[in-house]
Amino acid sequence: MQVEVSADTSLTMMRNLLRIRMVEERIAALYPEQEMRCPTHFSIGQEATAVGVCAHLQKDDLIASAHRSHAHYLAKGGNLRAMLAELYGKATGCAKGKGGSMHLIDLEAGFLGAVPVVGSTIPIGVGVSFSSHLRGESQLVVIFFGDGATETGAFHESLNFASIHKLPIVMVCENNLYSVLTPIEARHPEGREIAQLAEAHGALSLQGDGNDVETVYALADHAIAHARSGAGPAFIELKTYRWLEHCGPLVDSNLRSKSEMDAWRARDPVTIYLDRLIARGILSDVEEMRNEIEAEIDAAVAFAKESPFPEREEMTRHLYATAADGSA
Ligand SMILES: Cc1ncc(C[n+]2csc(CCOP(=O)(O)OP(=O)(O)O)c2C)c(N)n1
Repeated sequence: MQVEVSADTSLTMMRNLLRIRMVEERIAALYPEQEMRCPTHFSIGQEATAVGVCAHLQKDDLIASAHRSHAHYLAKGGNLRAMLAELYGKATGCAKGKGGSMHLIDLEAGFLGAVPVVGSTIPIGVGVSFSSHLRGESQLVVIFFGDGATETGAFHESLNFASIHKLPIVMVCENNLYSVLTPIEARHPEGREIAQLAEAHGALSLQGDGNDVETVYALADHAIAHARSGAGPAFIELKTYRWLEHCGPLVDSNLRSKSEMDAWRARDPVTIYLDRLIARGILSDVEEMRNEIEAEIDAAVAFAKESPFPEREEMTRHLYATAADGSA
């Protein structure tokens, strides 16, 4: 499935791919300093899924993510400075320094949030969509999650509910073939595709190459048009691969096969698109783009490092709990 991509959109997607890659490479380089004290899951190798889908979204469209959230946050227009400050636990972070990498949130950017309990943002996204539907607003909600999340009850219940109510939701499953270190063959029956699960729940179900940003863009175009038309939810399964360990900046080359890792690295979503745009004559000077991004990252890192930690009183602010006597 392909759709025409304008030169402007191509360049925007290229820039976003490169920017997300460079931001995460910088986080990986700085992580050993131990100033970022939160567990951090990298999307290096998986950037095209976030970029190809979010290229269609407006500021007031909403997305939800999970523990592997940086690419989604940046592709949706989240603030790089606020994201890095959050990783450093600073008061200027997008969650006021109290969440870290796995709890990004930015309602200004239409980023509903990231929650590391696997599958948990799926019903949150569906609930937000349902409330919008009840208000007659029908705001688009896109929910990103991994293949592991399709093994939760929350996924099935949420998609079933979304189908019954014909909610304008697009679920994007980034199938990177692993849940931590357990490969998909050990978790799913042979010959049954994840996309078939969504079809069984009555969603429009699509599947494709998650490392080709234009394929993602085309699938998302179809899925979003379906969801916005009132026909109900759509689901996209995108095959991709994370290059780094499940959590952290290292490469787990002793735990996954070298041939498998090499094969996926040879299908680098950033290089694939760069080569294509150069061949089409749309991009000539990637160094200029790279330098601009580098300068932006330098400034954002400096901002994050120089920002203050939250005040002590912040510790209990924005916390909601029910006391033993039932009061909130
Ligand atoms: C309910 C729950 N069970 C287990 C975990 C531990 N856990 C964290 S990430 C993860 C793997 C999730 O895999 P997937 O959804 O495919 O996302 P990926 O890490 O591949 O992006 C697991 C099992 C958890 N966080 N929440």
